[in-house]
Amino acid sequence: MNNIKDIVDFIERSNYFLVTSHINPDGDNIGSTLSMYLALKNLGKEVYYVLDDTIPKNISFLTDDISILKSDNINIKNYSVITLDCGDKKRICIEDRLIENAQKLINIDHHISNDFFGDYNYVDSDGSSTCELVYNLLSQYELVKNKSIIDEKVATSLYTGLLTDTGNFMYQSAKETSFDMAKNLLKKGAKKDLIIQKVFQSNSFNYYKLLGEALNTLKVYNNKVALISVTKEMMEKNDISFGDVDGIASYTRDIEGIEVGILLKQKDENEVKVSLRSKSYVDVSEIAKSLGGGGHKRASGCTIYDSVDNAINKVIECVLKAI
Ligand SMILES: [Mn+2]
Repeated sequence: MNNIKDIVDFIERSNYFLVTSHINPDGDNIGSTLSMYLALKNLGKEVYYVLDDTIPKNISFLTDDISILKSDNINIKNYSVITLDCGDKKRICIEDRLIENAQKLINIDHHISNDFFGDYNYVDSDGSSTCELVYNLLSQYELVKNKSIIDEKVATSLYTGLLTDTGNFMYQSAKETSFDMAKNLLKKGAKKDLIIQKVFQSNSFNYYKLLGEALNTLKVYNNKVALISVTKEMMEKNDISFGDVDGIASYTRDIEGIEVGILLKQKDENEVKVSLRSKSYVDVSEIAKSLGGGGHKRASGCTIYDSVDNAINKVIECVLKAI
């Protein structure tokens, strides 16, 4: 069902695109969408970057000089939509009408839960990141159409998503192809040191105050499962946005002997976002699926519409059954 060549040909003969990604943006979300946006511009296409959400602070250096539009402001015709890093059609972060009115929907993604919802699909759950798939697609484009489209900015965007989705090449998802890609992006001018500094070495003082409070909530179950919860009140008190807390999930997984790490983030009174991480063998995408979410074997998520305490009970029950 995958056909990179068909997507390359479709892009070559079309002129009008809208690119977007999923809600609660992360590095791969922004990196893959921005690189596609810039590459299409390099090809002389008319392209809109639309996302109805806020960019995390540590990724915003990529998009500072880019105009990212909200659905409200978009009134266009005869366009096609490219969704990047969206495992679920319902998580696409634009108004439904913009998807329904699109001539074609192109779905590029690496979530195991993706059901090939596009008219054209390039879905590969073995890909370390959606950025790796975009890199493959753009490289193929350059080869087949004999055009140069991966410039320094595209390379920097792609490198950012590769780095964040592989945890700095630490996760099992980082394979030989990921290192080949990194090498080639560096050759094309990816700003490696800037990315490291902005993404991993620019935390605010308040972030550490919140982290301290979050670590105080740490609980361990059956010596194999660890959980941290962050309430809305904790984020408000420390002036940290909902989208800037995801990194805390790794603290749960990184404890010796722990297989599954869980971060609960309270978005509203009765809305809790759950991030699930596993170290070596538990497929957390299955757990997330049973709770209405999805993702990858080692990193997945879902949302539970309940209080924090009830969400903890629900998640722990599911996780203990799975290990
Ligand atoms: Mn991703």
